[in-house]
Amino acid sequence: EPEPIPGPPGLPFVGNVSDIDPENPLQSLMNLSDIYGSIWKFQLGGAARVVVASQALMNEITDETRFSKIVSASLKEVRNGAHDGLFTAYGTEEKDWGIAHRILLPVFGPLTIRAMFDEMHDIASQLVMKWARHGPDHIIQVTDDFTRLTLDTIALCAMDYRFNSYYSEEVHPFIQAMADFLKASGDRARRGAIAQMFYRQESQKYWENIELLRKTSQEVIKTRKEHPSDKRDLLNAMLNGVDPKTGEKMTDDSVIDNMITFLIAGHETTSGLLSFVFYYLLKNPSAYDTVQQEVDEVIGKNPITVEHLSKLPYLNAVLRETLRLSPTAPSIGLQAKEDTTIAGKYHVSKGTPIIALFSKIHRDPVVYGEDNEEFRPERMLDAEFDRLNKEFPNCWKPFGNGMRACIGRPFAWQEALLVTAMLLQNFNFTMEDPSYQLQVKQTLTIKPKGFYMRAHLRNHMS
Ligand code: MNH
Repeated sequence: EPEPIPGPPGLPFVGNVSDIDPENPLQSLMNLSDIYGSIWKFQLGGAARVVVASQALMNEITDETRFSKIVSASLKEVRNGAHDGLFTAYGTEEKDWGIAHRILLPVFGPLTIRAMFDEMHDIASQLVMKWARHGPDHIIQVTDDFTRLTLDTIALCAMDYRFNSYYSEEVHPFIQAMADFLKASGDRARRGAIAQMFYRQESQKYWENIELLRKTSQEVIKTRKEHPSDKRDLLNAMLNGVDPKTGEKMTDDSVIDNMITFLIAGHETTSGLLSFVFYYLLKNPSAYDTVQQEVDEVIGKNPITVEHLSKLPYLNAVLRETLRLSPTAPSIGLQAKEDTTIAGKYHVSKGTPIIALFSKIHRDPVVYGEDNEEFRPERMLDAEFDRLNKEFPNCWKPFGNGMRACIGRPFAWQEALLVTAMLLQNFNFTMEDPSYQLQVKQTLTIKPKGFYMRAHLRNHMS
C-alpha cells in the first residue's frame, strides 16, 4: 500500500514558501532533508515537488525508462534565449536536440578536446601572468578571475572570439548581457507570471539582452562563413558537422542556440569548481601538500603539456572530491514518465518535478561513511572511486544523468586540470582570511561567497 511522502506542513495557498530561503534555496533543501529524510515533498505555487536526497533513491530515478529530464521554471526562462539548444531542449525526441547531440558528442570526446589544449593554455597563461604581475599584495577575487578565465576559454573555443576579460575592469557588452539575462531568468522564475507584470522595464531589458546575444552569435557565424578556417574548434564542428542519422547539418538557428548554450553552461560551473578547489585545498593543508608534490614530480619546471594531464591521479581525485561536496550544478530536475511508485511505497504522479539534490546524495553516510563531510581526496582515487560506484551506483552525479548528462564534461575536466596544475606549479597560495567560513552564493550554480586569496610566485623561493 502506498504511503504518503513526508514533508513540511504548508499553508493552504502559499504552500511552503516560508520554508525556502530565496537567497539560498539549496541550504533550505538540505536542512529540510535532514528533517524529512531521503525523499520528501513540498508545495510551491500550488504545485508539488519531490526531493530525492540519497544514493539508493537517486539510483532508482536514474532509470531512463521510467524518468526523464524536466525543464524547470528557471530553465524555461533560459530557454527564451537558448530555445532547444542542448541544455534547454524539452526531450531527447526534439529534432534539433537529436541532430546537435549526435554531431557534437564526438566533438566533445577526449581526442577533439585535446586539440583545444593550446587555446585553453593560452587563456590560462594570461591568468598566471596577471597574478604574477600583481604580486602577493594583491587580494585575488577568486570567483571573478576564474569566471573571466572560463568565459574567455569557452568563447575562444566555441566562437573564436577573444573577450580579453583580464585586461579591463569593464565587462564586454556580450558578457554583461549574458550575466543580466541569467540573473533575470532566475528572478523571473521565482516571481511567477503574475508578479512578473510589475517588472516591465526589467522584462524589456531581458528581451533586449537575448536579442544582443543572438545578434552577436549571428555575426560570429557570418564571419566564419566568410573566412573559413580549418580550426578544430566547436564553431567549425557545429557549422560543418553532418548528423550520421539524418544526414542533416545544424541550422544557423540551432548553431546560435548552442553557441549561447555553451557560453551559459560552459563557464559558471567550471569557474565554481576551480574556486571551490582552492577553497578546499587551502582549508586542508595535507591535501594541498600532496597535490602540489604531485605537480612538482610530474611537471616540475617544464612547460605543461596535454600528456601531463593524464598523469595527475591525486589532482584528478581533488576535482572529484570538490564536486562531491560542492557540486556546482547543485541539482537536476527529473519527472516520472508515467504514474509510478518510488522506493516501493511512495506514489509519484507523471510529470511531478523531482529534484535530485546532489549535495545530499553526495553526502549519503551509507556510501561515504562517518567522514562524509570531510574533504578527503583519497576516497576519490581511481580504485576506491570505482569500488564506490560499483557498490553504490550513481552515488556521484555532478554531471547529471544518461542521455541528458553534461556533454561538456571532458572540456571542463581538461580545463580544470590544466588551470589547477599551472597555478600550483607557479604559485603558493594563502587564504586572505584564514578564519574564512564557507558561504555559498547560489544562482543557477553555486560558488563560494567572499572567498579571497593571495598568490606568491614560487620561483622566488627555489
Ligand atoms: Mn554541463 C548539462 C554539470 C561544464 C555544457 N552539465 C549538464 C548537466 C549538469 C552539468 C549537472 C545536466 C543538467 C540537467 O539535467 O538539467 N557542466 C556541469 C558541471 C560542469 C559543466 C558540474 C563543470 C564542472 N557543461 C560544462 C561545460 C560545457 C557544458 C564546460 C560546455 C562546453 N552541460 C553542457 C550542455 C548540457 C550540460 C550543453 C546539456 C546536455 C544535454 O542535455 O544534451
